[in-house]
Amino acid sequence: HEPVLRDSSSSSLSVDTETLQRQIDELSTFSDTPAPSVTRILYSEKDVQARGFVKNLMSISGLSVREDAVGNIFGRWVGSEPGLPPVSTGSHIDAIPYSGKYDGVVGVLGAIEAINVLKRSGFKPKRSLEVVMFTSEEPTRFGISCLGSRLLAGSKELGQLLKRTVDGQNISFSDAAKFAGYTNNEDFSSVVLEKGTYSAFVELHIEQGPILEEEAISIGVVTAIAAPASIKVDFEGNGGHAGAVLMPKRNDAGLAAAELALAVEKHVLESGSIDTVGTVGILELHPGAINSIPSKAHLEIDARDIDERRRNLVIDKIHQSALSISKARNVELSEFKIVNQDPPALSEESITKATESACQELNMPYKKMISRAYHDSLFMARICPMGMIFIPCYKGYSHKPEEFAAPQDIANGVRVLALTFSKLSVS
Ligand code: HGY
Ligand code: MN
Ligand code: MN
Ligand code: MN
Repeated sequence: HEPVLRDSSSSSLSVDTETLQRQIDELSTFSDTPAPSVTRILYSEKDVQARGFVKNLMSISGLSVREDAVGNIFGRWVGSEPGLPPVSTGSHIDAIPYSGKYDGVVGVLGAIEAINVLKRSGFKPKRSLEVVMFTSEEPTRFGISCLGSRLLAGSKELGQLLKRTVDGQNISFSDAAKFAGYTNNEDFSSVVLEKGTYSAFVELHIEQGPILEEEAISIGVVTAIAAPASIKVDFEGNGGHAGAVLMPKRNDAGLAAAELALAVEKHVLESGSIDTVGTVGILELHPGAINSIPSKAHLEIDARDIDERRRNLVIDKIHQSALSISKARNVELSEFKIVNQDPPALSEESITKATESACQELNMPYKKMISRAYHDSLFMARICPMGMIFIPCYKGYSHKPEEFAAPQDIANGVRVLALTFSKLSVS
């Protein structure tokens, strides 16, 4: 990859850091919870406002903007050879409850700024460059992670599933989408992108881990994305009066769920690898009254590993535990549903190489690493060569209001993305 810009020194790649920071701050105000937290749920009013904000920035950057049936948003800078498969980048702007303002956002606003950087440098793309804002990467509203990129990558079963999916308030996916202005009474096959639609996909994202900051390294070149899975479990018992029902007479659904949560931890710790993680992030008791024995317990389990087989072994053990707890406590296991059990994804060497040479040209220290968080890149890897660029974030914090990335680190990421982009566009 020889330098493709007239002068690829960082001087010609000038990032408008203040404006970008202002945009990140403004986008964070579209939130259902008070600053410094951000909550922005798929197709909510705040999400709709945020979408308008992003589409406006895309048009200001001279991109041609289109949206698909579920609200994936595409901003394209048409290149000199528009018939060639474009190079794409992108990320998400939805935010889980009480999270931060950088997760996903850096890869959308930063990608638009990378386009601006290239325009300011006089670069002319051969392959068109496309910024994608995926409609919803977080599983918050409908329990489906990477909903937009899963559909783009051709998940037919998801298209079917969405037609009968409702959220926690019993609002159907299509009604929620209609509220946000996306009419789709189809099976979403119009959303699917054929393999080869793009020549490459590169996502800029905060590391959501402490390594780059601890080792004072500017850029992470991601080589693989860990394999995520999520499980929904319901236990049911007879419930009853907390004072009147004696202990031997109880089949407490809440205790069954508590025991399963501890079993998740046990099976994960016994996996034999530090790379296996398991979390019970949702645990709801019904009726949720201090003096009523829980008659229902709902828990959701997130299990991941960079090794798919090891992760699947843990899932099997969790299932076994759920069955034995249900028997031992005479509680019904009314649901044990694996919502998703995805394979890991490997980055494409041609992209990691382009990113490494961009870092070298920009004199930026970088480190190859895996991503323990999942991203839309995990699914884009199914339809085109994928790569990811990480920037450091404060103490690795993410999915909480203390999430922070320094403007200089963001600018470094944007510069590397711009230079990587330019190399891939002329290749
Ligand atoms: O959970 C994840 O890995 C992603 O940040 N949503
Ligand atoms: Mn996230
Ligand atoms: Mn993210
Ligand atoms: Mn009473």
